Formats: sequence, C-alpha cells, structure tokens
Amino acid sequence: MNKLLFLILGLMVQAIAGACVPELPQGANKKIQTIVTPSYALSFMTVPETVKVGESFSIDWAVCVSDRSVSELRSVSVDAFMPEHNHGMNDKPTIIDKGHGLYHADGLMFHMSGQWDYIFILRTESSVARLSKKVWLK
Ligand SMILES: [Cu+2]
Repeated sequence: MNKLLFLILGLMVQAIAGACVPELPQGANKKIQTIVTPSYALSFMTVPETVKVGESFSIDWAVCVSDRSVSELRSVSVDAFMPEHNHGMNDKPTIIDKGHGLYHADGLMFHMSGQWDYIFILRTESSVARLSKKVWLK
C-alpha cells in the first residue's frame, strides 16, 4: 500500500478508536500489516516480504496498548493456523522479546497452500487476547 495512504488511514483509525500506534522499524520492508482492536494495535512484517509454501520465514512485530484499563502485557507470541483443515504449523516458532513492545520470531513455515491465519497471542495477568490476520497462499 502507498505509504502516505497507509499513514492517513492509520491516523484516521487512531482518531476514531483512540488507538495507539505501534512503532515498527520497517527498514526496507514495504509490506507492513496492522491489526487494531479496542485494546491493542499491532503491526507486523514478514521476512521475506512474500511468504511461500514450504519456505521458512521470520516475523517482526510491534504491539502497543490502547486501552488503559488493560494491565501490562506479560507475554506475546505468534502462531499460525489453517482453519479449513483445523491444523497449525508443524513446528513452533522461536520468539524473542526485544523489549519496548518489539518482538521477533524465527522458524515459521506454511507447509500447505490455502488460507492461513496469523495469530498473535497477547497475555496479561488476567486476560488473553488473540489478534488474527488472514493470508492466502497459492
Ligand atoms: Cu492444511
């Protein structure tokens, strides 16, 4: 998506929902995806940008908390699921908490073509939120 349009849309979403804006250092990566809920906002990018069936990839993401009533995040992880087949990935990714709401995961792989859901799991002491985004692979 055009960077300026993305920025404008981001500001509109922020204005409407009072959402925070996660700051993900994107470097040369052009494909940032964002998930916004009333409590959280999350931006992520895959490395490589285009994920292919049977090829291992990494994800970098940033999370921020919009709803001040939500207590501090204890852990954030990522997983992926194929809802049509009711299965996940073959291996668990390795997740690194880089601090300041930034995370990195290695070792993800979509082993089949079709629809997958990225699922980010955000845990506080008293709650678990699952933020998901669909992706289709040929
Ligand atoms: Cu499957």
